Amino acid sequence: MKLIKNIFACFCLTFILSVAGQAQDLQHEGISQKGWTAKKELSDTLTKRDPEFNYYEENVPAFELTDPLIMLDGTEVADPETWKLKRRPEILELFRKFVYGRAPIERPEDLSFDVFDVNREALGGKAIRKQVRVNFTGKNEGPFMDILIYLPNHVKKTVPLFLGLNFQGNQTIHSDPAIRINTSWLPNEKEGVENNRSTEKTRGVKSSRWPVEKILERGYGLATIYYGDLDPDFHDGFKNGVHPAFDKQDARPDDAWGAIGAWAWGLCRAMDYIETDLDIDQKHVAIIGHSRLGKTALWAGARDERFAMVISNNSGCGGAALSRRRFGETVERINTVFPHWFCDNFKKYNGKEDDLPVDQHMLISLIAPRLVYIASADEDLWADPHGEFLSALYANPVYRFFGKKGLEIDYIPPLGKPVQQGNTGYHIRTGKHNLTEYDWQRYMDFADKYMSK
Ligand code: GTR
Repeated sequence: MKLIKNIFACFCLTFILSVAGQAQDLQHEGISQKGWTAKKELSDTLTKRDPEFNYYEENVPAFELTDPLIMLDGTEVADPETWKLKRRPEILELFRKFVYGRAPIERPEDLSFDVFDVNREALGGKAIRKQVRVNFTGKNEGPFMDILIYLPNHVKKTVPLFLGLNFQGNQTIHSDPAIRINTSWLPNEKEGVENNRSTEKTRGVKSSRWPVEKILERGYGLATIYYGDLDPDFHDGFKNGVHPAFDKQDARPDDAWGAIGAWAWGLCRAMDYIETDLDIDQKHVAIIGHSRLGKTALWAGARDERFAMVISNNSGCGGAALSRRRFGETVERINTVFPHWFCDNFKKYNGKEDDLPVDQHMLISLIAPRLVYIASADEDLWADPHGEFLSALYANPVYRFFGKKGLEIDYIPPLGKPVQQGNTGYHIRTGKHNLTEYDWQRYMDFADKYMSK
């Protein structure tokens, strides 16, 4: 198997990419001199706080990455047909088997959509609001998820849409009193939550992450779902959410779907609904997610080619960041603190990142040649901004293979200077682990260029 050799230890990086049989030599001039670098004081502070994790670029070990264009049997992918029919399914299967697990079902036979609210004069006339209950089994007691949709009003054509899971319930993204209050489980520590259920006090508490009016003004729609409708985010042995409705065996195999698998599956079922909605341009649906939901958006976008664009906001370990860099959060840490997120096979790679049959650049390559945007924040070293950028960069050969340009810079860009080239976008902004209006505006700039309205 051909490998990409990637050496960071000396701050000087050389790697060889094989593009359609042609070896291309890319010399990097050193990530410490160009583009963004982490502030040393921040690395020092974080190291003092958690000395067992690495926050220094010079301590990233040397590692090798698999070339996404070389098949498991060692042959090179010669044409797009081979990518589509053989290599893409092969990589997808590796992620199913070793990382996110396998969903036992795709679209259930009894999947149904109840559009329980349509208001064509919502938000003071600016929006069409819809709320849809998606029932997965046809049983009254569920499981089900509620999709909240806002579309720009008085638009003649179908509109492109951003679709993303939210952390605290649909009613938290906007103060619109008509949003149905979520009834699924939530942690009591969240604002306005009592006895693990949302109260009226939760309305609009997360609106800073969801600039609804700004999204509508730019001609996009927004659809969102509370991720806990699909699987409440705590480890209960998969007894709640969608898992028990579809798991066939009592004993869960090592590649059974975890929580991220269930959340991503829910986004695909939301797409099943979107395909029936005549107000939405189903060819231009972008999925977006922050943090654990960024990992989820990437996995959903990798497995379901109906999504035209995939956005990872500060997704970090198990998302866009390369696991082999072991910078910030590690495979062992994530599997220990969140044992329900990934499949059990992933735990076998705790502390053994070099043995993983995939790394996260291969996840990005599954999105190719569709649009992908990865974003980091300079204070979010836990999520490894460099590692997030590099997985986009190392997926570029697959984009080029499809005739797309790929990123034209081979080092992480400076702070606040987005690069949006060849179906790939990346930025690093100032600030903390968060989804901000700055991030949204950049995603919409990118969508403006490539997702025709
Ligand atoms: C952290 C976790 C990250 C990230 C984050 C989040 O505790 O270590 O991987 O997912 O949670 O989702 O907010």
